[in-house]
Amino acid sequence: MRPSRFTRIVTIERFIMDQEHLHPEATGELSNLLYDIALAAKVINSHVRMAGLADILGAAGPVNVQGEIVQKLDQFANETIKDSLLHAGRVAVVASEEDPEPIAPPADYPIGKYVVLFDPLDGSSNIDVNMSIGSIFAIHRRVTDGRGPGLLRDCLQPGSAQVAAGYVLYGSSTMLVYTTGHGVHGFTYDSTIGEFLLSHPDVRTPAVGACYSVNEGNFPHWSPEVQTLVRRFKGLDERYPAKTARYTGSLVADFHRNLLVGGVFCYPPDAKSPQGKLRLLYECAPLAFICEQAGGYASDGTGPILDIVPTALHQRSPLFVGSVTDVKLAEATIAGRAP
Ligand code: AHM
Ligand code: MG
Repeated sequence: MRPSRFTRIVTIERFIMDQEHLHPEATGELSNLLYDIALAAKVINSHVRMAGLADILGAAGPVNVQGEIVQKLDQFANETIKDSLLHAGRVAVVASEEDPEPIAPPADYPIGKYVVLFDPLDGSSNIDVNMSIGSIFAIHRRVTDGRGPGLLRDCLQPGSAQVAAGYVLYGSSTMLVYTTGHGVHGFTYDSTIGEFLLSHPDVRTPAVGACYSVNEGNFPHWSPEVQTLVRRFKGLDERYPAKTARYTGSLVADFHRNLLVGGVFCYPPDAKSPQGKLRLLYECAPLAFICEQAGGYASDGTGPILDIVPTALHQRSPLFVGSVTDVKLAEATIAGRAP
């Protein structure tokens, strides 16, 4: 008999539900929280896709053709995610890269047990030039007692305590990629039916990558060890094969590419930013969790990102993330040795 040409279509809702059934003790709250995030991603996606037209549509004044006030896209994404999370009764507190303090659900709204940390629209310098951008999220369980609003302490947990993490890539297609600690799964958005469909089950990243991604404009500001590392990636040290450079300036896009094809993303410390540029809680830790779940590794150059215990909400960290052999090379080189 000829094989059927029909491929089973798995929506993200269906997939999350199937995963939940693997855990009889699950209450469904985490699944619902993931749906809330997927819904926010759809709303943000629809605005990202209109971004180039926003000025035209909004040219008549501060109100666009839908009667909405025209907002900057990153502010819009931030408000959309908060709106989706803070009124559904699944979170105790959230924190956004765009807001100075953690935010609890408004009075009279139910309090949940989860904590969500997110970068609503990363790579925002790329919005106006029509390049890929993304949203990143990390989910923890609250650690403070009680049923009241969550506190800063709930947000300051090491990456190893994450129960889920993911990102949305607004690229040539829109993808949502997430892990709950049982592998990494990717879903591609089908705008014709308004659903994220399973397209990349159980993503595994190669142990050695062909690409390196770093802003080489910062070369003069790096330590000699980081300069040595990048020379090794370029193949200028004959003991190491040359890699290809790929850097868009959008972390989610660069990370996603390396996750699928193998590679290493680096944002090292430099003389201007001694802790690097990227934020531990909204960018480094969630991508570290995803990468490790796909068989990769993430380091701050001296040890695992997931082991860092944060002391401040907007704390920065150097980041070396991707194929395990390449990140180990980064650690060894920064420590002044060859692996
Ligand atoms: P943002 O959160 O303000 O968008 O900044 C984060 C972005 C990352 O997406 C990207 O990897 C990095 O900044 C690029 O920085 P640089 O321009 O210094 O290379
Ligand atoms: Mg960011």
